[in-house]
Amino acid sequence: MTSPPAASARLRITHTDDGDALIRFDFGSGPASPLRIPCPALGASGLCETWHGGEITESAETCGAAWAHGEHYALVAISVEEVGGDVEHAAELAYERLLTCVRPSAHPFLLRIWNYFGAINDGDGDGERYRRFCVGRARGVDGMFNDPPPAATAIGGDIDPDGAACVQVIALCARAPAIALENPRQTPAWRYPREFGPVSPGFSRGALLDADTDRPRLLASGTASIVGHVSQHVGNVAAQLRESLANLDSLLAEGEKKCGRAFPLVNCETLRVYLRHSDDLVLAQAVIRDSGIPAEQVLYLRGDVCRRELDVEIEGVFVAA
Ligand code: 3EB
Repeated sequence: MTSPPAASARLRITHTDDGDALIRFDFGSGPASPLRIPCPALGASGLCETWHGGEITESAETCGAAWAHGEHYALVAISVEEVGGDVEHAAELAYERLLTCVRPSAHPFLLRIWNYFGAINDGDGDGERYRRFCVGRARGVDGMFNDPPPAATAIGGDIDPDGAACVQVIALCARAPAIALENPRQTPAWRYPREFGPVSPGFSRGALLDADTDRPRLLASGTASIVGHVSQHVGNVAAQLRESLANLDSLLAEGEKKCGRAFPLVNCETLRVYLRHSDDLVLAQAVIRDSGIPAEQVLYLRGDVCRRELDVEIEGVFVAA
């Protein structure tokens, strides 16, 4: 006998501020907190993204950290202030602290990480802040982290003129590992050539969760207009978004190969579209409308892609049909 899907789902995402949340992402303005994403929502305001993980047995927020523990999943969010603009050191500390919290816990596996910090494209060559973040992340992690790395997003957020610059790391952790996914259309990020920085970024293209249940979920990492390792359609945001959707399609097909269940676009539970230029909102909405992804699941956020020549990135969660 199979139980009803909603009851058996270990994870569920809504866009309302309801109930016992494992993670409640907040895209509004207001005082900094570990779960406030520095990417303002475009179009509709007051939107949130709430990840439910069943009953929460413990949760707290203090001193730039937040955590919540459920049965299968846990959240750990850590913000570290950049001292003198040293994003590399802040990233190293954030990851060291993250692993210190997570590894000895009941949820030692990192499935999905979101990284946010300001001015991501400032600096040139290997001095670019994103590349320095990658160096710090690589230094802060343990041997298990990249074997395989979690699904991830790294986006540049708005700078709070009254607040301290922080590297924000938010992690979905679990009792059991996920199935890490790569995208056949894209070079694995951990194999990017030297021209993209001194250290390859540590992330997988996606994570397949709960493949042992009747409700597997596929978490797509930040997905941009990159084929192989090469940025495509520079200067054309609509074409970049279509290429990102083609990458997403290919990742979803890879998920189907791994677990024998299809992940149709119409089963999108949440999609974030990060736009470098808020003016591109209407164009992006038109491309998404043609994709088959239900409009009510989509959040448009202002954020900077870590490759300066790209203007849009998407990420999302898909439930198996
Ligand atoms: C890319 O495909 C785009 O450094 O954690 C996407 C997702 C990107 C995660 C990260 C970077 C990261 O290379 C950038």
